[in-house]
Amino acid sequence: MPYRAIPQEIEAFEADGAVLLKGVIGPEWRERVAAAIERDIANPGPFCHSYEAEGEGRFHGNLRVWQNDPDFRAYCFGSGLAELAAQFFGASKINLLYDQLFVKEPGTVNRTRWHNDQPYWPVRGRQVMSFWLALDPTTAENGRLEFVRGSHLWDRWFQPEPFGKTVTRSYDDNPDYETMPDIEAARGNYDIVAWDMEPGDVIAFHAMAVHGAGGNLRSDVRRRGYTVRYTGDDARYDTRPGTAKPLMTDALGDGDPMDSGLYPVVWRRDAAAAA
Ligand SMILES: O=C(O)CCC(=O)C(=O)O
Repeated sequence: MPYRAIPQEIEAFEADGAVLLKGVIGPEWRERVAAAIERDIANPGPFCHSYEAEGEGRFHGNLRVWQNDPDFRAYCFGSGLAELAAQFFGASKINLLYDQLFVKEPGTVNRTRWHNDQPYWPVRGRQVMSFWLALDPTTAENGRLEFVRGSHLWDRWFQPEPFGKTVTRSYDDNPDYETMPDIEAARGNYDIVAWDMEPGDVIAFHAMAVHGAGGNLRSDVRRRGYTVRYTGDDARYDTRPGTAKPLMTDALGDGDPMDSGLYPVVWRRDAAAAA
């Protein structure tokens, strides 16, 4: 049975910008995703955005992997997360925005820098969210996610920067964006929330929520995270400066609804009701 959010979880998402959902993804999906991750590491697609690891480890990042692998695709379309997004938004239609891998092998001490996501993405609207799936037990020692509670309501657009030393991605400056403050140096000034996770747990979070993650300081545990991102009724294509070029498509003009080959509709309330 697909996971259904309870009203308290939806209220926490709306108030805090992020909420932990326990036991969303069962072992069968996890096995399929885990195998697909190994295939992607062995043979990454064109949007791989690995960066130089600071420690002994290795980081593997990649996006739009659903287009390369049938199991990622099946997960994005059929794991129940699209319907869950519709629940969080109260939306009648859900588009897949894209999916992304964040694998920190043991000893990858790089932090994931503090950022919010939507400035990176050619989409405007409030109904934009992500589901980060833990494939490993995830704690403060191996790089759990952290969020600044309520930051999705700040309406502050922070300039995108690459996640690490990399030559694969760069972002144009947007004069309307601001520089991310050094949250790490002043953690006590922020209301930071984080959760330990078990495999199958998911964090649901808003695209404007400021978040980051620790490094993987463990020598014996991987930290495999797989994020899928969806949009709802109010999302419109919007190619502001600073947005990621691999997320652009000639099929859409600014202001268009997202519906396209790159951003397929994956759930409709009327179709679900008729089924
Ligand atoms: O897994 C990480 O380190 C970062 C994840 C993230 O930033 C995201 O899913 O938006």
